[in-house]
Amino acid sequence: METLHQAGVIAVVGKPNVGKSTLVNTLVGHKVSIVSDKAQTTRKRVLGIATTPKWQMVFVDTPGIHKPLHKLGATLNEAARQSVFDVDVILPVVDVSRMPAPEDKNVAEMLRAAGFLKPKGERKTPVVLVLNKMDKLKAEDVQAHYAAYEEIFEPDEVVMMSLLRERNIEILIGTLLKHLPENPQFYPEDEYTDQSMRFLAAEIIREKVLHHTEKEVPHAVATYVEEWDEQERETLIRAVILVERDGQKAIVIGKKGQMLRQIGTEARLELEDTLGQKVYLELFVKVRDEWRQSPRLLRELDYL
Ligand SMILES: Nc1nc2c(ncn2[C@@H]2O[C@H](COP(=O)(O)OP(=O)(O)O)[C@@H](O)[C@H]2O)c(=O)[nH]1
Ligand SMILES: [Mg+2]
Repeated sequence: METLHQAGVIAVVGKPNVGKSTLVNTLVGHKVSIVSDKAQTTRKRVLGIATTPKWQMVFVDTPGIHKPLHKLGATLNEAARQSVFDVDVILPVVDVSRMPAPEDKNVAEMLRAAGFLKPKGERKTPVVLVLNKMDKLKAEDVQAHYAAYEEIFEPDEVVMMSLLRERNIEILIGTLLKHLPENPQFYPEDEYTDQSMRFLAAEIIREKVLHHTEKEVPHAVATYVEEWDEQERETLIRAVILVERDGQKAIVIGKKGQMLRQIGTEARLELEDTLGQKVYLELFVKVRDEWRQSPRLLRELDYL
């Protein structure tokens, strides 16, 4: 008997910092999207692909929305276009330990405007709401928070979970499988993202910078790989950390270069783990004021 194979695209949406990238990384089993407690950590749409013999889930990790509001709709539509097929499941993620914020309502509004979240009878794309961070949820808040998010998103399914504690991940997978269409596998089983190794490496370095900096610095940082040389015994990676001001450069370098060394060591260890090879990592810090406003630089950084 022919065994049924399921495959589909799952759009992960939600305000910043709720755990979208953590969710995708956890289900994919690889880091495809960097994680930090700073808003706007994810700057670009990332595909994360989880494959088993019976199913393949293609997660679209969208940058958390911020103003302008039309961005998410555009990103989602674009994501759907770029993935060739339609979105099969909408997966809004929220932080259930808190009451909904205006940004959560904005996400729902955007989904409505983009034609998702139709009244249940007319709805084509199922909505699976993830109530994440239940590890921080107080028992007395469970009912009120649950009801508040349910009212905003009108989900077809709700999964309460903790990605940090790896609680209820099997339940999420089972719930998604209920809604995943019958399809052949879209990507080879060893392909877990659409990002290049170079981009992933630059992102890993940026993640380490984010972990060690605060206030305006994380937003001002961009990273890119300038040189990638696979040698017999190791991979040489020369990468640039871009900041916007001299003061930020001084912070990233630190006293006697201590901060940059720390960032370099952490990034190198993770890169070696990811590549399965020894890595020789060279980091340079450069100042480019207003790189965020420059379409050319944004393109070079692969954010466009
Ligand atoms: N307490 C708690 N923290 C979590 C959980 N899931 C993710 N986080 C943390 O929330 C922060 C934001 O996560 P991230 O995946 O980058 O969120 P994103 O902006 O929605 O992609 C990180 O510091 C995560 O470690 C969870 O279940 N519980
Ligand atoms: Mg993210």
